[in-house]
Amino acid sequence: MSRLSDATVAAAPAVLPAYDRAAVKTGVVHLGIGAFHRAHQAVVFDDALASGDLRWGVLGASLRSPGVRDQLNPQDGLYTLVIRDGAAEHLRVIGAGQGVLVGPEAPAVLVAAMAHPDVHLVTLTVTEKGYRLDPATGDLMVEDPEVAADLADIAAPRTAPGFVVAALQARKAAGLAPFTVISCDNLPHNGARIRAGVLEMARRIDPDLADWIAAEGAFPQTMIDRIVPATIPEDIEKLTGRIGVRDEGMVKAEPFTQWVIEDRFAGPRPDFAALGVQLTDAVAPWEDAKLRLLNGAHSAVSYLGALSGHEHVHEAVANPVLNAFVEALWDEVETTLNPPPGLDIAAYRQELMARFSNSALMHRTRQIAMDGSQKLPQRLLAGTAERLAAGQGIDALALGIAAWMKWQSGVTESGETFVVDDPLAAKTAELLAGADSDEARVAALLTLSAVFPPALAADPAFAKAVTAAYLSLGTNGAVEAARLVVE
Ligand code: CS2
Repeated sequence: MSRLSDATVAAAPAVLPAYDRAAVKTGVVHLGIGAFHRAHQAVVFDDALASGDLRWGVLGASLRSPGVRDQLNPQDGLYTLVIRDGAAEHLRVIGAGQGVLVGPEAPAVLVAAMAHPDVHLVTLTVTEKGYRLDPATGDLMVEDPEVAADLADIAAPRTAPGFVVAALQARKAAGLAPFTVISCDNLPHNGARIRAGVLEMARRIDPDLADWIAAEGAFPQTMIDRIVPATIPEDIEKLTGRIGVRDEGMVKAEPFTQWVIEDRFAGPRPDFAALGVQLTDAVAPWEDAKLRLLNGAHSAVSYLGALSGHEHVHEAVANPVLNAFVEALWDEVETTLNPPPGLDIAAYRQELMARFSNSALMHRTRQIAMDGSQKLPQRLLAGTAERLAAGQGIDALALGIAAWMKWQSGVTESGETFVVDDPLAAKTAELLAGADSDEARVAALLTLSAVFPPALAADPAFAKAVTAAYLSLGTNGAVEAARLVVE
């Protein structure tokens, strides 16, 4: 079966790139070319190209495995975005991609590509853990072996901040302006965080470089939103049946998409506003609303759902008790928000529940459960701390946090064991192994300072609520524990 490519694309029954791909320049290098990038930022760059501004082709880079390179390079960078909404499917072939490099195979080639004069933007989706920042404090993890390797030899970087520093060093040496660095991960204050990590690394390598980046560089904060579940083999088979060629690089997503970017750039950028991207001076209120309402509920309902055998998000929220639990969580979170002008929280909540209920996405609760140690602080803990400081109850938030703790034991309520997929999994396993009661297990996990800020962990009201929730999960199971919270 032939693959989707420049040679075969014309016959695909989809919206096709309507511009001369051969004339496109590489203006963007994207680090971490997973499904989310392909279904979100790449679509905006594809729109920019379609509008006639041919500066915004995207060179992708994978900082770990060659998987996506092997999917996309044989397809000339083309892939199909499948938008699913109930029974309806909308197909669009994205042409912005200009190939994929694999960082570990040839780091200097990637650095040189990022240092090319045509490149003005470096975007990143490397997941929370890819930034090598302590999740609770945001500090660069200088003890991390790969960070240490980058500090020792920045000419052959391994980490995302390392590639940014190496490429900025090359640009400075060549007399070029820096590129704008746009983090598109769900980190709190993502722009400020990556900026601090990059400056810290640069300062240890060359203080003049750090000063130059601080003065000339730009790291806008962003809020990015689209639900993009991992592609499964059945998705590829189904699409092959529809388009008649095989597309190993396809991605599936919901119709909703949103990108809010702080209006702060070091140089040229596409006309983002004309492309539907919101430019603003204040991203934080958007970010808090999204991280705490969407991602907070996503994580909480995924731990509760996965523990109690709900494989997909739409199935979890179809359970009336878990659905009511999400609403109760949102009632708590809402009091911590300072909604930006133009965001109606009641309408946003309604829309979120409809998005979670999209049964065509097949979004696995276990996918969202991954890397919880990196997600908890911004999704559940920040709002919890604010409610406690205001003397407010945290029953629903505490159950979400306790469900994350239960998940660390690696066994579901039906007794199925699984591997906990989290960079701190070895650490949490060690803490749990040293505790001999549920109370001791909660107390042990609360000592994880990379997750729980010390002041929060030391708050007796917090420990009490989370311990009670953890005990309830053990005695009642996730659904019943949620019922007790919502009743
Ligand atoms: C999800 C997010 O996997 C997860 O942790 O909560 O990827 C979520 O789907 C996106 O942030 C939606 O914008």
